[in-house]
Amino acid sequence: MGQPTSREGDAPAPPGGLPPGQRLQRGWPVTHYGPVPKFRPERWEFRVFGATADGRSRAWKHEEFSALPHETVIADLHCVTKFSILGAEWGGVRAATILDMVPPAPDVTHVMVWAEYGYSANLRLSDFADPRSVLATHRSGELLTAEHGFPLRLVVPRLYAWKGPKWVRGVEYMTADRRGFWEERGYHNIGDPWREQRYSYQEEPGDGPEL
Ligand SMILES: Nc1nc2c(c(=O)[nH]1)N[C@H]1C(S)=C(S)[C@@H](COP(=O)(O)O)O[C@H]1N2
Ligand SMILES: [Mo]
Repeated sequence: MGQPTSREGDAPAPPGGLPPGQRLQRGWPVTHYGPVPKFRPERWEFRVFGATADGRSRAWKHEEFSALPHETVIADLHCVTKFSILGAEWGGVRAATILDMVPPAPDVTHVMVWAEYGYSANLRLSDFADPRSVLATHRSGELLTAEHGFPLRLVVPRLYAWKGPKWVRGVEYMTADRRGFWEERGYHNIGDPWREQRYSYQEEPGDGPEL
């Protein structure tokens, strides 16, 4: 597998520790909107679609996805409701590995990560491509539980945790930015915890598409 590609617009890695306004959370609470979906292995697939380099989409059944290169990443989780979990160990497939396997077209700037029930989160390609962004199947060596996103969730430690959908089903490559579920409902389009980009009213020109 190739090195995680360095892409234009990559910001320097944020420092570890607690971002401003966050407090340390013990344990691992469950936070999400709506019901926990049932996993149906025969119907499940992970799809990469949209502006791929060759114009074709790609899909993996659960068994096939489980055979992809598995890596371990230490990554924090910062919920916009102000709790943070530090130093969690995630196992899964790096987002950068997906980008290597299904290269985006040269004009792709953003991705939309899609989950069950239509939950979605938009990310800049550079945030998705970060070497610590991981499509996680495991935490601390154990399979994720249903309420924490089994069989697959995205973890993007450089952004607030709503940018990491649980129950991920696909990634759409986009040549322009579009708002995801929470980004349409009052949360910041970029969502950098180190800059406390919590709410859409804090957005500055260029941070996102008009609401
Ligand atoms: N599909 C989906 N994923 C989601 C959410 C959601 O509502 N639906 N909430 C996000 C938010 S706001 C947080 S803080 C984390 C919480 O993950 P956890 O329940 O495993 O702690 O999941 C994120 N992923
Ligand atoms: Mo959250």
